[in-house]
Amino acid sequence: MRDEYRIWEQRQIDRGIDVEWVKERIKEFKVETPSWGYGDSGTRFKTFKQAGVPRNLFEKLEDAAQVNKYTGICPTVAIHIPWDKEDDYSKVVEYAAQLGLKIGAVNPNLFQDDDYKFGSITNVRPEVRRKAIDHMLECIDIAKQVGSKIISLWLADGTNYPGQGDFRARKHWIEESLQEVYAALEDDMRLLIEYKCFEPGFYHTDIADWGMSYTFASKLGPKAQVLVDLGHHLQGTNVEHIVAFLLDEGKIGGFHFNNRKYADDDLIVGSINPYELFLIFNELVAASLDSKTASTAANIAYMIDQSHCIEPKIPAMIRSVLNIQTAYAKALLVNREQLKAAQEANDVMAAEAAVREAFETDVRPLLEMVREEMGLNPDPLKAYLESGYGEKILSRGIGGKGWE
Ligand code: AOS
Ligand code: ZN
Ligand code: ZN
Repeated sequence: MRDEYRIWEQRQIDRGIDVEWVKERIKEFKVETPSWGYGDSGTRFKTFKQAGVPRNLFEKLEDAAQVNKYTGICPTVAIHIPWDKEDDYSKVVEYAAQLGLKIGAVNPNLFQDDDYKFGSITNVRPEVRRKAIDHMLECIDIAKQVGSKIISLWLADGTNYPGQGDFRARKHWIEESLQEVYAALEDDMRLLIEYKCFEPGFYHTDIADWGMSYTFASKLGPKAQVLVDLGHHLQGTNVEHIVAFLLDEGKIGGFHFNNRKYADDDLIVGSINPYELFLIFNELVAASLDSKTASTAANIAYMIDQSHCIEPKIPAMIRSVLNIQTAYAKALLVNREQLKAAQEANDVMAAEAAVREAFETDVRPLLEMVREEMGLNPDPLKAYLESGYGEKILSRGIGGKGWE
């Protein structure tokens, strides 16, 4: 492996790449995994129950610790309330710490209560809006107890038919509600606002695109930012352009990584469109090198939002993390000077080549070396599969936690 790596390294040095810098950046990079990604989930047609699925938050943390153990870059876990509701969060924090983990973003749930049939904070009934606001305030309180700094908000609110709702009234109710939530945030906390152009509403969703998230976040203030979920755009949307735009505005706060083919398919990150993933990281790396955008780029919460319907949960999560790391590593290999020179010369072919060349680079020798230096097995997925953990947890039986 070392010989292979040396040849690889020399080739990159010859291309003008600072390989030591690349390795350092890869070692610093972290990805958060979601508690719900370890539980049972399905489509609207069927949830196939898998044996060994965690029965509670503590077991979800145990599984997340495995992902961190083999990848070395997943020390935080996002939680969803009420799915992960507990009486004593100090026990959660303590157990997470024993496993080498911390609790990450707290996700309110404004979509599974019967009262939310016609909307949560966009509901015409003030008492339902109150209930939804109180739930978000409860999540802030939980975040304080678990030491989390991020409230990650996705609204399922929308309508199914023209005329069903008053767009502008609903917009005002969102503004009003989020102002109250924003006011309860501590100084170092952030509210990340996710957008989605469809589903579960089939006619409209109240926060349909990045512009709407951006508008709400801007009106609220600096502690509110946009969250980009890769599954939430119309087909063909240039997501990397959105990312670059929001980076420049200082308004991107986080990602929900997953991949999609047709809709919000929640597939393994990078499994369908690895080039898009790479191009997103290309913008993130570029912004991290620009003094105007560096602090925004440094404060992005990289989170996975996946629900595995047929895949074994832990291997699917490890694969996702590795695909993200691969895309990031490739983006670090773009020769920025070459790219800039090509852009300034209007050399279309050379500019495209500068980006593509990095994407086409095989980063496996690099990542294997980095893992070895981090004290990890160079092949995390294989190491996990051979560890016997997957077999051990089968004793949990069938019927673990799902989206409830
Ligand atoms: C829904 O489509 C969103 O991606 C949310 O982030 C959601 O809260 C998450 O998928 C867990 O339900
Ligand atoms: Zn999401
Ligand atoms: Zn989604």
